[in-house]
Amino acid sequence: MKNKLQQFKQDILRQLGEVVDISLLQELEKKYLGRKGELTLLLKDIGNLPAEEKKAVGKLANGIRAEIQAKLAAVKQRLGVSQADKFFDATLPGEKIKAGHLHPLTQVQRELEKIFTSMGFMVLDGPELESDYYNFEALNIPAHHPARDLQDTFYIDHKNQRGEYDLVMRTHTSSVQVRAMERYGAPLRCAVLGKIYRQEATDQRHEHTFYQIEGLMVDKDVSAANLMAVLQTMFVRLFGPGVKIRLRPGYFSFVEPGVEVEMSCLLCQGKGCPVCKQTGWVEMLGAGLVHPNVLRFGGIDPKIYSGFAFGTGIERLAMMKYGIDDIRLFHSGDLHFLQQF
Ligand code: FA5
Repeated sequence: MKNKLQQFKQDILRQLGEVVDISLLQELEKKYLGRKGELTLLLKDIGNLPAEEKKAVGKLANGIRAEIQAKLAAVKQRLGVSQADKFFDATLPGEKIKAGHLHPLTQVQRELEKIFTSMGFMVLDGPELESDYYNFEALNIPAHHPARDLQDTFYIDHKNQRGEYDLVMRTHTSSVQVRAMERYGAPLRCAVLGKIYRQEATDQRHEHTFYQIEGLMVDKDVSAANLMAVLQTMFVRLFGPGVKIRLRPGYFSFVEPGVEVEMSCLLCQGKGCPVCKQTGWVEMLGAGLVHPNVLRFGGIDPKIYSGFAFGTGIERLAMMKYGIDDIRLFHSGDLHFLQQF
């Protein structure tokens, strides 16, 4: 048996040494090392040998097989056979690629865009680094007006000719109101979605950086009834027909009259929880009829046109929609949280 193996080895190594093309190499590989190849069959025979011979012959045979395989690899390299030419079983199941999905806030944003475009609103964008003028002045909040304190933010180290800081990270999407009026005039219907910034101590329902949607409609004879109809449509489309909302007076210097809109807390079904401060109601948005001064800043005559505007936090809407009790989860990047949507 040992002689047979040695003879065999020499034959194969010689033949491999003479190979000049790939097809011949593949034939030899199959002939000797294939499933029914000669070396494979010989190795099987070793099992029938008496125990005292089996060990030594087995060792020799394995050594020969390793030698042949090494030679085969060297010849393949010489002939330029790459891994790509190896047999590839296309029927094997592939590796599963994990697919991501849209962030819950993006999902709510897309839904809002659909709701408002279906009501004839165009979707607008605006700069996050905003001038003091569009963020405050043109919204009837002059310098040193106490209303500025309600929305303290991050000022950029840049001063105008009067030596005043004139660039801010916008504190609300209302900053796009006058920009939209200047560009499109009246009549106008637009929804602005985007990120805003505040100097804010964070808690379960407050973030320092969050998203808002602003709605603005300007036309002849626009009244609070139009505002209510649009808000009602938004809430029903987002949360279903059972949703309850209520209005109470609210102060925003760019609307007159101004309101704050609350909805019944869907986290506790109105029973009271930390998110609704045990009241059963959550403040969702500010709104009102556009102040005549703001229309004037936008180049629109308040004697001819009137309008309404509102602004709401998209995180707050998403919290109610998905039953999330801590706003900080949205920007935590925690996959355990995100994978649930
Ligand atoms: C404003 O930002 C006004 N620009 C809204 C407005 C627009 C009024 C048009 C009138 C006309 P306020 O600061 O209340 O208002 O914020 C509006 C909404 O943003 C809140 O009702 C709430 O839903 C959300 N919000 C406010 N502060 C935070 C915060 N720190 N974290 C998360 N959401 C917030």
